[in-house]
Amino acid sequence: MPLFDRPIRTGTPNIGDRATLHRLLDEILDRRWLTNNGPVVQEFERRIAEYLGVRHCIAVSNGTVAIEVAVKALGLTGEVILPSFTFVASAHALSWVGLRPVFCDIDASTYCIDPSRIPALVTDRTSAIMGVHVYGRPCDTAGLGAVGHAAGVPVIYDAAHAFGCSHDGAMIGSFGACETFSFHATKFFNTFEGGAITTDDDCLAEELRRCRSFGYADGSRASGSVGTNAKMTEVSAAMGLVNLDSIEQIIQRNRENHTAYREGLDSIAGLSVIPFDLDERNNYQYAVLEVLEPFPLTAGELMRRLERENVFVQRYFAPPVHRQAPYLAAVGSAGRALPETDGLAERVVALPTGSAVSPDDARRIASFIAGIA
Ligand code: T4K
Repeated sequence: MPLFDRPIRTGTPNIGDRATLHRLLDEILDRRWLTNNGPVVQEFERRIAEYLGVRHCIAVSNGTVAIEVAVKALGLTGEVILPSFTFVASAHALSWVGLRPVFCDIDASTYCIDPSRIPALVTDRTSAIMGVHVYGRPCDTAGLGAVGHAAGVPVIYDAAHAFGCSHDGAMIGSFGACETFSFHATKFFNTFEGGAITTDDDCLAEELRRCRSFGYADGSRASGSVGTNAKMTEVSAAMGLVNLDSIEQIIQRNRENHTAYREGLDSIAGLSVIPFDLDERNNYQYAVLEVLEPFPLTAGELMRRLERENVFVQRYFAPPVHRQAPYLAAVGSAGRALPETDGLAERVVALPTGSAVSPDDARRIASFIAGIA
């Protein structure tokens, strides 16, 4: 008999109050206003900006497009320096709009891009640095700001993992020139598919809105510049409003699961669950186990062993982006040694969490893994 009689998956979506969602959907259908900056999207943007304490939230159709729109609105060209320890979409978004990703290794203490390694990668083609707040743990924003300033380029953040997290007491969303979020189904806070760009810069916000919607200036139907279609639908925004109402309960459940995993696994030789800074706000959406010797299985072997027990984990992020086909061949930095990135990618397993996983489930998974040792 497997450990569970139903599949337990990393990435199962959290869903807020269904009755409220159904009511909002009925209102959308009755209004027959389905997209193009409708009232629900406007309300969603207002609520997100308020939650994050940032002047502008521009809701978009997903987190990948959020990056594409952000770099277009900033007018970036040439090369952008980013970590390879991220989801492939971070690099794809840059490549898709004709930028060249230049991969930098991570800092062993934050698992985010290491500012001290960036100056060696700066060339006269560098137009920005993109940090990624990996697993919701913040980048060294002060260090990146200083490196960006010295190189004369803006710093932007892919904050896809970091909705609801704070850094130095301020919510992530207002660091750098702008930050981008993903509200994909597998994120702890989802809008089915969706994303957002947040910024305190009024001029950039205006340009972001133009880029999102065919280059239209606000209120105008004449295109003043080249733009794309990156709009969020009313239905997605409704899901976002409903999930925003439940966000504290979802975070609480994530935290309880994270604690259950830590209590069950941290004392086992070769295992550790990546911790969060308890002085900050965290979303705890990734309960990431690091697997090292003397634990008898590798992270990949543990994943396959758990599958036999009906537990489906994800290996965020193995292989790292610089080891994936489009970048092995096409990028000049291919093959560059990124030892911290390669080492971490070998070790990580993102365990199931979220509202579909109870702390009891997490304890059972932890004690099963502990029993392998
Ligand atoms: N930057 C960073 C740092 C990111 O992590 C991401 C996305 C982005 C940018 C781009 O944002 P988006 O354009 O995606 O908004 C998932 C997500 O698709 C992706 O959004 C996320 N990061 C990445 C880390 O994870 P996969 O390939 O693991 O997804 P998938 O379909 O294999 O699903 C994972 C698990 O979730 C499976 O066990 C099935 C389960 N699942 C999935 C969906 C979609 C469900 O139970 N229900 C569902 O509806 O990439």
